[in-house]
Amino acid sequence: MVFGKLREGLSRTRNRIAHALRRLGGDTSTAQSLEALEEILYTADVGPLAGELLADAEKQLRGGRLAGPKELPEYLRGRLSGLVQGPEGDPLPLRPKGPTVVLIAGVNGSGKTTSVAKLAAWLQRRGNRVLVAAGDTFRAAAVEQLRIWCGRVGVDLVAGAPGADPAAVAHDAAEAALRHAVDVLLVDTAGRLHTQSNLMAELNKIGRVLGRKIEGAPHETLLVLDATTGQNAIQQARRFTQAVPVTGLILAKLDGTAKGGAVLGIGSELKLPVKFVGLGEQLEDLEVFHPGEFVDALLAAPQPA
Ligand SMILES: Nc1nc2c(ncn2[C@@H]2O[C@H](COP(=O)(O)OP(=O)(O)OP(=O)(O)O)[C@@H](O)[C@H]2O)c(=O)[nH]1
Ligand SMILES: [Mg+2]
Repeated sequence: MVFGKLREGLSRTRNRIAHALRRLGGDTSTAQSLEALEEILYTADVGPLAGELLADAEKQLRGGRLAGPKELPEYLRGRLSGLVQGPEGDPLPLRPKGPTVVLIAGVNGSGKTTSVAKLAAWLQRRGNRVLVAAGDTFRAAAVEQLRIWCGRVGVDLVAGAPGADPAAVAHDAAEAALRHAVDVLLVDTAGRLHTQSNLMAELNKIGRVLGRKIEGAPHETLLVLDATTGQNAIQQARRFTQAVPVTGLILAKLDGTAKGGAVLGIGSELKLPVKFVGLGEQLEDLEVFHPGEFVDALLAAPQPA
């Protein structure tokens, strides 16, 4: 069950806050409840927002807009799901005509290549024709890794010789996408170059080359963030969003982290929709992000083992 995977992935975060959550819903004083709320927010690594949320809750209680501490769990649920934006409809809307180009960016090791493979599988499942471009020519093994994934998914890959100019690969991939009339071209990119400014310049160059071949491309630039890095991911994201027009986030490695709440902090801080979450290393471990479902999974009562 799809919902099951999200719950399972968030189990460490949920278990850490479960105790405080019980106190929050229990028969406690306002002060104790606020303390429990604070514990939940900090444990889940919601980030700087925690203070704000807490102050708001206190104000609501004092002003009588919340009848009592018993209403705090519902208040928390509402506030948390309002913090972060989901894709609101189709996370990857396709152009009516011509290939939709999706550029995948992020620091090294964040989960880009795996996310490209998962996205290819996801698109294929919904009946789209997909082509993948190996835009990471910096790391020798990168193309091979992507080739194996594409073989598993059953999609074609456009790659250059080792050390090739990634913009040239993007150029060839765009031409192939047009020639084969695919629905989506997914472009993997390098996470590390000699310098940070090289990386951003290269991403921009890839984008320009794609745009010269296919109108409006890249239509989406998705930034892949490693959810286990919690608040650090925000710093990374800031650097990328300053350099390239990021249209949405993929939060990878949400499974197994105890910092699941960071998603909310990241999403609301960056004012970018979280389009997908990565919940494992397999092809099917990618889900469309829905704020309400996410918060429900985060705050759900622990399931009997
Ligand atoms: N548990 C878990 N592991 C993941 C997830 N996504 C990626 N990984 C793992 O994270 C590691 C790095 O993933 P890659 O997809 O190679 O990351 P990358 O951003 O392409 O890395 P570079 O190409 O080196 O920049 C691999 O071991 C993946 O299996 C996820 O959602 N959950
Ligand atoms: Mg990679």
